[in-house]
Amino acid sequence: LDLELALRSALEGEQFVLHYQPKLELSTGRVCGVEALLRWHRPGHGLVYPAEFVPVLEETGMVVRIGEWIIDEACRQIAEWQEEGVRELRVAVNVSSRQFVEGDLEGVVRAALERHGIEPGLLELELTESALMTNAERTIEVLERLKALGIRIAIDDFGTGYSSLAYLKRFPIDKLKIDIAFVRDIVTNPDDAAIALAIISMAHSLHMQVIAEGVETRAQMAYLRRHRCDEIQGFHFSRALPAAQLAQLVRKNR
Ligand code: G
Ligand code: G
Ligand code: MN
Ligand code: NA
Repeated sequence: LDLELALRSALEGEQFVLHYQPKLELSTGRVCGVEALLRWHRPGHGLVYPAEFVPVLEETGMVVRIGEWIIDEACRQIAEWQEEGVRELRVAVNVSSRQFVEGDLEGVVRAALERHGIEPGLLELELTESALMTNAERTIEVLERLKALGIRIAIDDFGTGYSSLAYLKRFPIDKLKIDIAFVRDIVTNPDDAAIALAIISMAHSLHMQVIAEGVETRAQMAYLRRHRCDEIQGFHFSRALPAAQLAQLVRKNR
């Protein structure tokens, strides 16, 4: 309950901040984008990670309003990096299931794109299979309206939820993110490798891109590059960083 009360004043108190984890394009070794990850500067507690509070945001429905702030803040950051002359980076934002199902996502995204005057293609939304499958027919409509704005759509944690392959074909999806569960032992476990390779192959057949998350070793990265995965994200290259540090990293990156 303390946690809930503290969260209720966190937005007005400007205690939330986004950190950014770079995504690496395997064919070039370049940083091609980032994932925005929410952090909370909770007074007296230091920096708090989402695992400790996102479930409460979900249960209470606060995630809808905070999710609006996250989309706006990501767009503000895109505009700021552009003004600072940082190379163009696509920013991916996590959208919670409840925000996708209950919120006016199209309205929120449209307002943020207009307010900050950014190119829509620089914004990507990461949605989970459970969010997409809650009401699959509505999902098609919502995704088509979002796509009409020019933004990109990715399915997060792919392989851990249930996506009907029939719907996967009908959803206008740009990218699949292979869940860390299949990446962790990809080099040593033939079953995990088989699943990851099947996802890569299916994504490409459906004209989607594919990214592997949770890449922690050079061997995992080499394996994924050899098997034509498009991008990786993970501690092997970098953790999520505050915006200024991320910009520095991108300037040093080729
Ligand atoms: O940031 P971490 O590195 O600890 O993220 C943990 C989990 O919290 C992830 O599964 C991620 O999807 C979720 N998460 C992180 N940032 C956000 C956010 O901005 N919005 C939502 N809905 N979930 C987030
Ligand atoms: O669920 P989602 O993919 O949105 O959240 C990303 C989460 O994965 C964050 O908590 C982030 O800190 C974490 N993460 C990112 N890279 C790695 C990694 O290489 N290893 C592990 N174990 N977690 C990672
Ligand atoms: Mn994500
Ligand atoms: Na994920």
